[in-house]
Amino acid sequence: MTNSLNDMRHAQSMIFIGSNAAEAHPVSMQHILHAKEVNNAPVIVVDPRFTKLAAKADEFVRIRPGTDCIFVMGLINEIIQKGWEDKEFIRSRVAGFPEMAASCSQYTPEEVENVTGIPAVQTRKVAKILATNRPTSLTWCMGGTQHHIGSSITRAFCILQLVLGNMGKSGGGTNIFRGHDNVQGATDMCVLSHTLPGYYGLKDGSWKHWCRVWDVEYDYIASRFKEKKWMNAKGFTLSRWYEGVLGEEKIEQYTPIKAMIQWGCGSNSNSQYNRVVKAYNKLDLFVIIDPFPTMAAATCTSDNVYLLPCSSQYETSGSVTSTSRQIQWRHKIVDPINGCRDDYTIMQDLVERLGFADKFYKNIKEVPEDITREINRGTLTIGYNGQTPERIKKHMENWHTFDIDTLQAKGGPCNGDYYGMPWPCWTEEHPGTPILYDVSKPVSKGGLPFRNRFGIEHTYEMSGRTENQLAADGVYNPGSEVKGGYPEFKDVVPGTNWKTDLSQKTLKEALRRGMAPFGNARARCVVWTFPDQIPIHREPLHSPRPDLISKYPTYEDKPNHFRVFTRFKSEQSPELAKSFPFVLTTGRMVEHMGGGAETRSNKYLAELQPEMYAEVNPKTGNDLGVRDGDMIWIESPEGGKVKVKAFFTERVDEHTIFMPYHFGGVLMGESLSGNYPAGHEPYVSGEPANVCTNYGYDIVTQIQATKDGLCKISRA
Ligand SMILES: Nc1nc2c(c(=O)[nH]1)N[C@H]1C(S)=C(S)[C@@H](COP(=O)(O)OP(=O)(O)OC[C@H]3O[C@@H](n4cnc5c(=O)[nH]c(N)nc54)[C@H](O)[C@@H]3O)O[C@H]1N2
Ligand SMILES: Nc1nc2c(c(=O)[nH]1)N[C@H]1C(S)=C(S)[C@@H](COP(=O)(O)OP(=O)(O)OC[C@H]3O[C@@H](n4cnc5c(=O)[nH]c(N)nc54)[C@H](O)[C@@H]3O)O[C@H]1N2
Ligand SMILES: [Mo]
Repeated sequence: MTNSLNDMRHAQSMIFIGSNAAEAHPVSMQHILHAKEVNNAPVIVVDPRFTKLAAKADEFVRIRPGTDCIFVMGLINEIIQKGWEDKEFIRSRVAGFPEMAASCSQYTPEEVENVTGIPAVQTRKVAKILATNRPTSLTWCMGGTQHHIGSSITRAFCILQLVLGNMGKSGGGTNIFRGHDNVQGATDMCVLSHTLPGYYGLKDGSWKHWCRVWDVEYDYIASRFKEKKWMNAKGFTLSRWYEGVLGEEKIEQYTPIKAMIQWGCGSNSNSQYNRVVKAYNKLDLFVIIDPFPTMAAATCTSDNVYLLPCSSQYETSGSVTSTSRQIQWRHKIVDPINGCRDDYTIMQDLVERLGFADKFYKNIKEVPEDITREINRGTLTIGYNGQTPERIKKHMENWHTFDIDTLQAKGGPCNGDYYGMPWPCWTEEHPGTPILYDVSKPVSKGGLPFRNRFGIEHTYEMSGRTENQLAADGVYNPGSEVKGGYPEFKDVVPGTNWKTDLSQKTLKEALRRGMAPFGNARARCVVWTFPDQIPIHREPLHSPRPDLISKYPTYEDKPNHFRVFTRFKSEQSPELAKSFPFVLTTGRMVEHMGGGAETRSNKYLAELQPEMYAEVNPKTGNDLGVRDGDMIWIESPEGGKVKVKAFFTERVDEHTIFMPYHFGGVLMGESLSGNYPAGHEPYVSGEPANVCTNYGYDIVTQIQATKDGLCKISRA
């Protein structure tokens, strides 16, 4: 999030695209409804389903799954056609605008209607609401990302906010509600395969930086790899790791994957789940570290599984990062019960037994405080330096002194700090940055320009035009020595830059001069390293509109996409919709979490939502001869099928089927209840939707396309 949940109270309008906050982020609703009721801010909800959030909308926009990019680029086009763009913001702080404007001019409101199903008058109306009620807070969640063009869709959202001049402003911003309580922290620390912690890329310089932080020799780490080239090669992703086991797709690795540790992973969250199950059984070693056995344990029939019962968050402590980039301290409530061990102890034991403890654990004496201190020392890129354990704990003890509207402490021991010291928090004196890219405040008081990350100048391929990538003269934070754009800081300590100078002299020098360590640049509408430099529409890989495939085709196949051959063009066929006529989309409900291992094992929540179901429009059901409450089979083009109860509702239109993905314990009609360790079967079981979610992965991130597949249905 560029802003925070609390800052949404200042919005003058709000647009939610692919977010059902009322179910998935209920705590945010107090701030959303505050803006709606106190500021009279119109609420726009763009979703294929009439959700609980849509019930609070002034404007509900029903969209065909997977077509958000054309809708948003069409909104941008309409705004530009009407002359409603923020011309001064674009002139001084945005790059690549003319190229982007030329590209989106193809997306007229009528073409948007043809592709998305959204009436042209409604696109025009939404554009007008946004133009006349600034700033707008824009929220997207998984409805915007889980598509093969998810990376383009999310960029379109950002461009919309740039065009409206809504970035760096209270009440505006791109406010992506994160998933788990510490998923922002997990991302920052890199539970990913393509960067090192803190978004340091997979490069020699980044390895050397972390080696200095860990106090380990670079040559030692390099020696752990079979060959040097693997050190900087992206790994498998969670979406497709199992391909490395099965050997059914071409992989770019010298050996198949033989062992797997799933550490806090629900498992049935993986699409192609019936193939994932096959991989579990092919592994030599499979370890599950979780408070619950998860569905994975019940699907393994071979003798390769080890369950390490892990304690819950209430039985341990440490720093966690919220969706608003705030760092909080989690205090232990009870010691681990029933013989469980906490994650730190399991990790430490593992590191010791693997023989790495003398390398990696030698500086970790006080757990978990020293872990946070290591993060403070190494994560300069996003300013994790100032949030020491002592400061975080002080914030937790003084909650009552922070203002709900500004998040700033008024008086008391945290006076002037923003709650949780949202990153970047450059130094131990810095208050944290409540709103990213806000040039109205000094950098030392939480202000920031846009980051200079992509060079000083660029010549665009599509136009031949060369543009300076730094901010225009006159754009700067109060107190800045340079009164306009400037590049990132380096060589304050020779041979280092602001990201690698562990003495932090560079950071401090920048702040002393009133400037941002990472420079002062423009935000880009053109990303020259992406397959689509400017976001364009491409039909979902499995499209229900064969007539649109030739006009809006997918990408060429990608042979080495995070080590796995990934089909795009060879997978997109105009024939598929004939046999699989319905769009299948999936998501959440408030009572259950993720794969549901926790919530289906909680008798109170289990009682509230005890049954797996599929939302079916009554007309669709009646045409198929299915009654409300009948059991139906839903089948995917890949041969996955689930037997679930039909739930008739007008929430979905007649072309769309929705399933929650929280159920497990049943596989393609067969109950696995006897396979759980005695006494550990969840109260509630059901078919996992992910047996039916289709093949399909984003071209940049490889996120699974679990929101826009195809299916067929029949009475069971
Ligand atoms: N109770 C509960 N809360 C949760 C979670 C949970 O499991 N249970 N999970 C957490 C996690 S990990 C996350 S990431 C967040 C996710 O939070 P959300 O993304 O808000 O949750 P979803 O229900 O997956 O998807 C949101 C909406 O996207 C819509 N949608 C589907 N396809 C499209 C599309 O193509 N375009 C558009 N515009 N909309 C589409 C769906 O109909 C759905 O209403 O929730 C977090 N909060
Ligand atoms: N069809 C479909 N599939 C999806 C999605 C979708 O919208 N549709 N959404 C995707 C998204 S956004 C996400 S984030 C994933 C989520 O997928 P998962 O991360 O697999 O889902 P969770 O069930 O939240 O898994 C968390 C696990 O951690 C365990 N756990 C809880 N506390 C602790 C702890 O302190 N330590 C340890 N070690 N374990 C703990 C829980 O018991 C649980 O088994 O699902 C993805 N899959
Ligand atoms: Mo998530």
